[in-house]
Amino acid sequence: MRLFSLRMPRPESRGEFKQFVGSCMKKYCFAVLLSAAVLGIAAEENLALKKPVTASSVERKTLEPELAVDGNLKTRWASQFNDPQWFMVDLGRVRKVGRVVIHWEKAFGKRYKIQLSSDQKHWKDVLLKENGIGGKETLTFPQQEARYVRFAGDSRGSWNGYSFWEFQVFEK
Ligand SMILES: [Ca+2]
Repeated sequence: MRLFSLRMPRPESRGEFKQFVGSCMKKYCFAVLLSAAVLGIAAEENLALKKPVTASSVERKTLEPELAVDGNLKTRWASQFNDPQWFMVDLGRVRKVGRVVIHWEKAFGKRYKIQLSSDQKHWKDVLLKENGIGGKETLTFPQQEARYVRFAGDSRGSWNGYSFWEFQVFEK
């Protein structure tokens, strides 16, 4: 790797040695910043974006579940007006998952769970929200591997159904 191709100077020149140390520091700092940027971007990648989704119901045709993972905060999924309801995204393969962000429309969930699975048969509750208030809710939990991420709504916060502008999944 060219980044680390540093040539050790001969010990007789103090100036050269200083220059060598300075050069090392610059390359080291660059490598650290580059790694941080790469890791930062990875953590901020929305794993749910444009992935296959299914839901327990749809309020009407223009409010399909796909609209909650299309990356557009002006389009949304909405369920029918009763409990319980669910919404599931298939990440395509097993990924590390540690955070879900829900951008609620005014039809928010009051009591709901976030569940993870690798086979769609065995589900693990990783988060229980008992006092949801809508808006943008950031839901963090211990990071673990999963392919399927499910929202399971027990109790609605309004007389409407459940409705997300966006449902996002992150590594951490
Ligand atoms: Ca949307």
